[in-house]
Amino acid sequence: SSPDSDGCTPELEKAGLLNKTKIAEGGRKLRKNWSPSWVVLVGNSLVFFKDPKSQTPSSWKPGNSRPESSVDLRGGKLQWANELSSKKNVFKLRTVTGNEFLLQSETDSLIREWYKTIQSVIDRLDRE
Ligand code: I3P
Repeated sequence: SSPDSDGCTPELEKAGLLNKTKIAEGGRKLRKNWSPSWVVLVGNSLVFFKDPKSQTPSSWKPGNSRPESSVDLRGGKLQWANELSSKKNVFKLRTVTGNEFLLQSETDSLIREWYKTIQSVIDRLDRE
């Protein structure tokens, strides 16, 4: 049987490296500060970790992998937002609490996969 036979362990949907910046907090605009982030989509949440590659080898241990922040996708809104950046392949995620993030990748196929997967989680939560 599967290790999650009780169905209580959130399903890991996707993980990978994206460029990230937060542009609003509770509806209040923030100054952009792009940085690479290890992004994990698990259950109803998008979880951000510091880019392990930007850290020294000794600072990156499994026990140190505390998330930087985490976003509840329920009620979230996703939209392509190339007009909000000089970078290509940018989309915006807005949470119900009015936090806004831009996520970006140089790789077209990769960013499209992320968009599609996050949108499918939002759609699933909308139907609940
Ligand atoms: C910002 C920085 C960002 C840029 C932003 C600049 O300058 O260059 O990378 O966003 O553009 O203001 P600073 O480092 O001085 O804060 P993009 O890379 O997404 O274009 P913006 O102000 O037009 O959003």
